[in-house]
Amino acid sequence: MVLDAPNLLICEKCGREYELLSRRIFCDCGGLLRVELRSVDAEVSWELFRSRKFYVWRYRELIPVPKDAEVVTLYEGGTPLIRASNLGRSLRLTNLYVKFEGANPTGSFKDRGMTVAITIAKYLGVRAVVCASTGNTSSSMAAYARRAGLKPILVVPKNGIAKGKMGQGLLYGATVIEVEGGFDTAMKVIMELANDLKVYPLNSVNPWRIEGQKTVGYEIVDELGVPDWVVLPVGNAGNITSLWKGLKELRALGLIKRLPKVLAVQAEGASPIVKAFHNGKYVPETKVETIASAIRIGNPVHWERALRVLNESRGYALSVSDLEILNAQKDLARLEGLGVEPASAASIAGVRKAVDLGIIRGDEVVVAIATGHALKDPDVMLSYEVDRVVVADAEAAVKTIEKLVMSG
Ligand code: AN7
Repeated sequence: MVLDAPNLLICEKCGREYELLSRRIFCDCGGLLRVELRSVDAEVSWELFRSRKFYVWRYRELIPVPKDAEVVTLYEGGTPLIRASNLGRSLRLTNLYVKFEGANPTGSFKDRGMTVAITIAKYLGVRAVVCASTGNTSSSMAAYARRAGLKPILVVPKNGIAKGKMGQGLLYGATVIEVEGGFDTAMKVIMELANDLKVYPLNSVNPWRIEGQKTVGYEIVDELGVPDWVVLPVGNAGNITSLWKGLKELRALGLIKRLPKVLAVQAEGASPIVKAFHNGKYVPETKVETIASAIRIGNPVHWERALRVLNESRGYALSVSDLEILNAQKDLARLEGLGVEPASAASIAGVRKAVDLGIIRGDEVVVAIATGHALKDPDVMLSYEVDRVVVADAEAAVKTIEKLVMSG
């Protein structure tokens, strides 16, 4: 890695370069911009990183925000990496780990990207920020915007986001615009606004979001070393793009020697990337449906980047049914005590399928990223009606418990 060239924004389509803090989201050619890390301030080392608190900004030399920027943080990242031996046994895996991103301040991995992007938004002096979202980006953006004193405007699919997520938007007092036509229509609104100077778009098309989200990969290898597989649910494909960018940077800096394989999991009813991986041709989907509303996305912005990651990592892509997602959600909760939202359970369902297909071997080290907290989607949890007994009074309750305990 070159260590003394200026950091900049680079277009992934035509290669044009822009000044790092140009406030641009897209290149003039329409291509997506990437933050290109060409200089790293200090002699970075694991020792230096590990001398600091475990959160996103532990790796601040690798997140090129200006030195005089005031960091807007809620102490995101530093999420638990949990060994899942019981679940692993049921999947015939000896080394299964879950990276529990639900432990972030607003309950999803989106907080990693938001701390960085809102820090930049504030630095650039914008007043209002906007995003299209299936619910987690919007919750996160609303929280970080408030912390920074910026106005949050959320564009979400009408009746398309889980209750917990809608509740967060309302709690933070964001302006919520509900559009017909799902996430892909909401995303079109953002594309229209990309060059409006009065409002700054904070979807993952914003290159700074990627700079924060890449730290999930840093944390995994920081704690565990490089696993054989990283598994994640894919919607708009910002997360898979970020993970890979981060890991490649670590390798370029000599901080890791090899890269993991990446398994991308989509829901059957919204799986354009999986289909493109297998058919060699990308076709956006117009009608998408899945219980995992977070990944109900038919035309992912980063589809090309996702396919590149799968190719470069010699990874794999597969889709899982809603039933498989719900079973995985219950398995994770009941075998490990971990509550994740349906989209996140997709990665566990994907691991099961990949083992069955012989793609993942039983002795490989697997890290499944659980992207969001179960509390995000109370309706799905409440659909699991098990052992609910309504009794008239305390005495009846005691009797019921005694009977239960007697019967083992
Ligand atoms: C729990 O909040 O797209 O592939 O607008 O909330 O980076 O899109 C959420 C996506 C996985 C997919 N798991 O990540 C949004 C949004 C959860 C998510 C994904 C999302 P990407």
